[in-house]
Amino acid sequence: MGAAQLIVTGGAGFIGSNFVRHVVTHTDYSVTVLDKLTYAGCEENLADLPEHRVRLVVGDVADREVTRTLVGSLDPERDAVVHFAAESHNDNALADPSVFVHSNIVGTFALLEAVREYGVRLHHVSTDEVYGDLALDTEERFTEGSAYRPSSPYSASKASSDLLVGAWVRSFGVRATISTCSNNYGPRQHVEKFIPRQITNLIDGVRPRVFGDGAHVRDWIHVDDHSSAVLAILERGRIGETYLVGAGCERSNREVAEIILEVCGREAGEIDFVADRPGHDVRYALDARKLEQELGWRPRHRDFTAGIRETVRWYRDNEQWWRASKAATEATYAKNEQ
Ligand code: NAD
Ligand code: TDX
Repeated sequence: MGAAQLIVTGGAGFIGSNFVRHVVTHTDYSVTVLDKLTYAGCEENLADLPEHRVRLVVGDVADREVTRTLVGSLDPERDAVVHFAAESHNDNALADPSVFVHSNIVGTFALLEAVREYGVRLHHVSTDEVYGDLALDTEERFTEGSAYRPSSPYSASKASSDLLVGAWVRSFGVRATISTCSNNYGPRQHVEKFIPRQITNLIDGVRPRVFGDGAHVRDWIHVDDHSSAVLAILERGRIGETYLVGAGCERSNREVAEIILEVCGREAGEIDFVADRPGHDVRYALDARKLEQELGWRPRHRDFTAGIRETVRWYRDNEQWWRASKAATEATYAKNEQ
């Protein structure tokens, strides 16, 4: 009998590929990545991993036949599915929400039907954005009891997928858990996202572009810490439960831009404030004590500036990884800003 198997959907993307790397390093699982290789998926993210541990199947999670065949090949006694695949960028959802409904909602539905048919354990990866946003002038943080109040097309699609998972647990006895994580940063994040966009702008001699007045707050976590949390929940989480994942690192976007500028040896004031994102969520902050107390999870990356320094180094050292998408991304931003 070989090692237990994991299917990791979206495993060629930023967080999914980090999770596959984490699994290869810290466990004996063999991994099948199911990924559509959209503009955000990159085969190169998995290229250095051992072939006998990781294989890539290119396909759409919303394709019932593909999903059913893969899930049907698992042993429900010991194998599992970890579901990262999604359209993940808010600005894209504002420009064209349809693919978010397809991949995030219909895709999760297809997977749920497959794990229901074969009785396979599922972990569903979601976001703190499903709880809406918080005011700047409070200490309030999201908890597992917070109401679902998604405010954007992206977060509404993720909230919808979470609600489907909850219903499949209760109505059909599907063995699933959910994690809602805060904003991730680290290597291999697409240059459309805030931190890599500003780092690669600076490498190109362009000033950071901050939406609105830069007062919006995000709660940052290093992607390695998200991966260790997902593995802990997959292996030791209680079925039917949601766990919030965060590292307690609230920063305004302006502060983050200033840290990136400092790390790059530039002046703090060199920021361009540009048109705000429509409906822009004001603040995210979350309380991860349930995950810490129940499963003993702790974030390892606690020094945010050190994490940014390491991330800047990765983008400097891996220009061939992002160069081709940079021009396309900036062309899209320029079009949306008009
Ligand atoms: P990403 O955009 O970098 O990667 C998404 C991956 O999913 C890509 O490889 C893409 O090709 C694949 N994919 C998209 N649609 C697919 C489909 N229909 N079928 C199969 N594969 C498909 O995203 P990410 O930042 O790595 O996010 C991964 C997951 O984590 C998402 O579910 C996202 O909602 C969630 N999440 C992200 C963050 C964050 O800060 N980035 C925070 C919390 C939760
Ligand atoms: O150029 C920019 N300037 C700017 O000020 C970009 C790209 C973003 N921003 C702001 C918008 C947000 O307040 O920075 C903040 C972070 O933006 P994003 O990186 O687009 O992330 P966000 O919208 O917060 O969503 C992220 O966290 C939750 C991920 O993209 C989601 O996938 C995840 O679910």
